Amino acid sequence: MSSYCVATYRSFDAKADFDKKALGIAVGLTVGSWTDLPAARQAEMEKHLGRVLSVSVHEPEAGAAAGSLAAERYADIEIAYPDVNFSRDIPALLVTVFGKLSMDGKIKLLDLKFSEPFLSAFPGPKFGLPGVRKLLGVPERPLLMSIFKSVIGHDLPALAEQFYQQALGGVDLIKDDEILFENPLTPLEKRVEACMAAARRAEAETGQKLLYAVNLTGPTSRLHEQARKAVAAGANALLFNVLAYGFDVLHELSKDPEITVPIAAHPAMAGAYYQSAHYGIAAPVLLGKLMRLAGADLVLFPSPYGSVVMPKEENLAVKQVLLTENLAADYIYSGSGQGNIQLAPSVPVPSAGIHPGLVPVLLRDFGQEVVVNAGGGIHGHPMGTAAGGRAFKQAIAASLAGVPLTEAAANQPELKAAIDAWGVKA
Ligand code: 1AE
Repeated sequence: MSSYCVATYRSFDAKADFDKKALGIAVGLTVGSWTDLPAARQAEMEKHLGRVLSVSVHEPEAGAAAGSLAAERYADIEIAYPDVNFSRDIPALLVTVFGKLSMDGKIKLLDLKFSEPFLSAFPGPKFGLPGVRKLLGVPERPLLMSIFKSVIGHDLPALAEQFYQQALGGVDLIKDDEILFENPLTPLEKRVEACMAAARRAEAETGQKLLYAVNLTGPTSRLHEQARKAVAAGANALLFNVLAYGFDVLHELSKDPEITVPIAAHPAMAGAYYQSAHYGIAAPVLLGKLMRLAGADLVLFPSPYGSVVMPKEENLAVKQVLLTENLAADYIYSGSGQGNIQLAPSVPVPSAGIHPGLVPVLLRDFGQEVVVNAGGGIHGHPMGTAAGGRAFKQAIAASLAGVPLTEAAANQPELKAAIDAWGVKA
C-alpha cells in the first residue's frame, strides 16, 4: 500500500487555469512527464506519480480593499507526494515539495502533512513540555525565561554576574543571546561552568532550579562535539539557531543519545521565509510542524504584541501545532493506518519585546503551557535585572489569580515600576 505526504500551497495568478497548474506541479515534481509516456511505462511509474487532491479557487471579491487578500485571485492546491520518491528526512521532503517550486512565481507553502511511515523516522522532542516541566519541578504554571543581553565583548565574570542577577529574579530558564558565538572571552565550556556556578549560588538563595540554554554555534561538523562538551561541562539546555543550519541539523542533534538536555530553537532568519503572503513557508509549518518534527523541545517565535510581531491568527496556529496537533492525524491519501505516532509537544515561547504589562494578554491567548520570555523587559527594569524577573513573576501570579496588574502592583514595587515604565496592555 502506498503512503503519501501532503503539501498545501497558495498559488497567486490573475489568469491561470489552476487545475492545469496543480497537475503540472503534481507531475512535474514527481515523474516529470506523464502523458508522453507509453502505457507500459505509465504503469511502472504510477507509484511515483504525485496526485492533486484538491484545488480551491478564490476569485477577487468586488469592493475588496486594494492589496488585501480578498482582492486577489488565488487557489489553494493540495498535492500528495508518494513517500517512495524521497528518503525519510526533512531536506528530501522540502526539496521534493518546495524545491524548484518555491522559485516559480507567486506561491507559498501553507501546510505539510506527514505520512506515518515518514513520521516514523522522527522521534520528536526528547523532553518536550512534560520533560522540561519535570526537569524544573514546575508541573503547571507558565514558565519564565530571561535572555542575556549586551554580552558581546564582556568577560566571564561580567557574564556570570548578569546570569546571577537574572537567576535571583526567579526565572526558570536563562538563554544566551542568539548572537553570542564562540569567542575567546567567553568560550562555551568556560561559559557553562561560570554560569552554572552562578546558578548554584542563586539557587542557594531562591531555592529555585533553572535551565541555562547555552548557544550552540560554530561549523556544522563540530556541533555534536561542542554540544557534548557543553553537557559534560554542566549545561542543562542548549539554544540552537535552527534556520541558519537547517532542520536536519536540529534533527541530528536532538536524536543524539549523548545530548541529554532540552534544545531551544531560536527563530533567527524565520522572517525571510514566512512573512510574505505570496512567497515562502507559512509560520505554522516553519516554526511549528518542522521544528517539532526535527525535535525542538522549546520553540521561540515572535508574539502578536511585542516589538517584533506576527499576526495573532498565525501566532496561535504555531502554538496549536507545537502543543496539540497530532502531526500524523489526517495524513492519509492511500495508506494503512491513522495517526498512531505521537510526538511530544514542544513548548511555545512567544518572544520579542515582552514586558510584564503584556503578561495578562499573553496568558489569556496562550494559556499556562507557555514560556514567558524577555530580555529588555527584564534587564531594562528601572530597579535592575533581578527586580525585572520578580516583576514578571508578580505579573504571572496576578494574572493566574485574575487580579488586574494595576491592583496587584499596589503592594509590589517591582511590578509597579514595570507598569510605570511600560504600561499594561488591555
Ligand atoms: C523572537 C526572538 C526573541 C529574542 O531572541 C530576543 O532576544 C528578544 O529580546 P527582547 O525580549 O526583545 O529584548
